Amino acid sequence: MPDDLGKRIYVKSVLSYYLSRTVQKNLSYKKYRVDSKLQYFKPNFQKIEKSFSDEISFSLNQDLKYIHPKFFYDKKGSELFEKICNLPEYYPTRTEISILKKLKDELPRYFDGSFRLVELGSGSSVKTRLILDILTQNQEKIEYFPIDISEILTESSALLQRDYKHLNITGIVDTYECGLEFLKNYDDKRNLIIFLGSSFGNFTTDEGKEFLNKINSTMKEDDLFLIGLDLVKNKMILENAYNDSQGVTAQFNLNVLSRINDELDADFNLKNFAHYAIYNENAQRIEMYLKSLVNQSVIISKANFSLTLKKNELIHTEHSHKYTLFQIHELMNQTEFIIKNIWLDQNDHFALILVSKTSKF
Ligand code: AVJ
Repeated sequence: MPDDLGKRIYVKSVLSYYLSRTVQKNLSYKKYRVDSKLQYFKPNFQKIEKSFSDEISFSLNQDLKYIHPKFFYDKKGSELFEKICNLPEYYPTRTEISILKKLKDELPRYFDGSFRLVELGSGSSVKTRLILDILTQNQEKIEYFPIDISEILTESSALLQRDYKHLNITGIVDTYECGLEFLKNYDDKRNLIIFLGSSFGNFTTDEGKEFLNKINSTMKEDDLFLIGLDLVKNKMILENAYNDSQGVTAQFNLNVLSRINDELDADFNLKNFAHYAIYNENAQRIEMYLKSLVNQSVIISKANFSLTLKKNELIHTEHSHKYTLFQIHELMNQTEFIIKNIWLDQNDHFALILVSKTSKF
């Protein structure tokens, strides 16, 4: 599973907000014990979410049509994303890994005592393992808490536990925000929260700030937060990363239409659409679209919805924001984080930022 926002479900209804706020947190989650080293928590109340069908018919019924990027990640989409991460043009994954490899000696300087690893997304195991390796230098027992809305935990956990003998895994099956809120009331252990892969780039500026404020409010004074962000760079490098020569990103983008065909009984003809990705220099983001190549109409049966598209009309599918170091400082200031350190690769293409709530540590 990629460490992205794709599988997150936005819980926006008033009722679920009310529930997550007022029901005593640790009572509202049910514990499932798989074995002595693997357990997970799941909310035991029904969260009220908009269905895939409701969200799609809403977002395709706007003047500027869009499909939320979280819908990219069905089984096929997740496989395609893994492939993207290994493409020669797609620098973020390998660059972030190269930085993580350099942190072996430096990151432990910020740990006095033991830390539990909390990952937002149940991550690419390569990156998770690099952090686990760092933690095992200083502590024998390690706790790993992945927070992810999807439940596929057992398989990846078995692989991790085969290699890390003293690893206890506790999954939290929920949105990042609710999972962190649960953790806040769980115990007093110190947490190293990680949010890698520049998944943060999918947020708009306002959403991003709101998210960081939320993380800040659920952190304890001596918790640490490590976030990976993609940096502003040469336009060609950026556009090539999202327009790879093998066309995998195009497949990934178009796959969301196949998903709608399969799950909502729609008749999108993929040949009538093209992948389109450009870097918007003013907004500092890659913008990804599906472009309609003809005048066409599409029926989405299960959503009871008929869609008309003009030739060259765009369906927006993703924003991937890029940041300058100055903006990163600003963003952290505004959300009351203190930057402990920023690590870059040799080309200044990607940044890993370690922050805390106060200057105590
Ligand atoms: C998973 C959001 C970080 O924005 O680079 C890759 C997704 N989309 N290629 C990114 C993506 C097209 C990726 N994130």
